[in-house]
Amino acid sequence: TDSPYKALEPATLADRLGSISAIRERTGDPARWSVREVGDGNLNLVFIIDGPDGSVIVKQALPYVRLVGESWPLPLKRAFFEYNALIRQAERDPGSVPEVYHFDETQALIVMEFLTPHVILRKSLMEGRTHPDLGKVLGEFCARTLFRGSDLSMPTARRKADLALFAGNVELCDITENLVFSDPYFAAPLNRHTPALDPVVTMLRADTDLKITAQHLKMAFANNAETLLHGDLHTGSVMVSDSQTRVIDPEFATYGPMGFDIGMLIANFLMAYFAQDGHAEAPGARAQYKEWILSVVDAIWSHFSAEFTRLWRTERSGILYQASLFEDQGHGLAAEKARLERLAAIWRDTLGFCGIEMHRRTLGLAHIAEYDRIEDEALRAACEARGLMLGRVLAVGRAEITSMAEVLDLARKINGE
Ligand code: SR1
Ligand code: MG
Repeated sequence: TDSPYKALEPATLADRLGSISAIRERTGDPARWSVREVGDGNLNLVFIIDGPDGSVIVKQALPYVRLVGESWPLPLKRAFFEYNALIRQAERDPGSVPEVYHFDETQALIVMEFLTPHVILRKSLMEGRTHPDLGKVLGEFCARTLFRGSDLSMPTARRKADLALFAGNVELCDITENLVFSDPYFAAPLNRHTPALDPVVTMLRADTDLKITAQHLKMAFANNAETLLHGDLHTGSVMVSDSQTRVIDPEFATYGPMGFDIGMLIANFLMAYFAQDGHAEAPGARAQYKEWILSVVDAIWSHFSAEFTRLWRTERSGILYQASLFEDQGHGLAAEKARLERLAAIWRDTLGFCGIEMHRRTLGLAHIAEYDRIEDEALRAACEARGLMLGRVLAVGRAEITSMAEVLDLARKINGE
């Protein structure tokens, strides 16, 4: 075609990117680069350039969904949204995301910091590794990016400009709208599930309350432009080392409800919890590790709410819940009441989105490695069925569940602990 865009290949990368000073100064002489393609995600190409002076990551969007192939075109513009989200996240929670060195909109590529010795969190959870402060870093990331991207904090003209900018991320929102909220609840063509789950799937697809709940949540995702979301915050979008946690991959960034990011994140930890019995060497072998996973879920919410509270009290400079409105009501009690009501609303959304995410990762197109890698089909179905059951309880019962302790007890009970 006439398009100036060309997908990168390891062999051509030095020729195509070697003259960019932001890359050269971090890697050294392009003639001495060694390049590997390492992408294993659903959508993009990812390369590591190793040079004599250092390494960088090059991420390039493909004009189609890598997982499915060229039959499913997907705009290159997602790299533009990812770049814009990354620079905003870096501003709102410094140190939480990889540093961006170079962005080329036409080639849909972002060159960024190579995180080492980090690995994808999902992989680490399958290996049974623990990471200090994981829940704290993730909970604070959610609080800072979600609070600071909203009308609680931003000058509203800037927020409205960002709302308009990210409103262009139509096709990636369309993926979420279909794959997360609708496809799992009918026989959509790209769905797949473990055959032994057939009876459970039939039951869920006949469950009117659940289907209505999923559509209420879809409406909130599509219409409640509360803040700039990461948009795909699962454990494959987090990189960890023994001492650091970084969030990557915000190409699904859009304005939406705060609970979407937190709920999706928590769902992926809960599924990692249910998958443990599928990988355990013997019954009960991973009991301690399972409790650690649940403690991370607990920490995500408690650090989110503590940091949200701190920001509410110290950075509430936007058009919402202005301090001046509450001044005459003594000791900020009215503002505190408003804060608690907002947190309760975010909590309800969080549980709803969490439940739906647990369904789509088992019944829709995009599954998770934790479940997929359980070879024994009956065992896999048993683990997945527990996640589906908890997902249903959380989504439909979200208004009645009032604490994370209750959620974790439900998870333990459903898992037979
Ligand atoms: C067709 S893309 C499938 C999924 O992969 C991404 O990581 C998102 O989670 C999306 O829903
Ligand atoms: Mg991704």
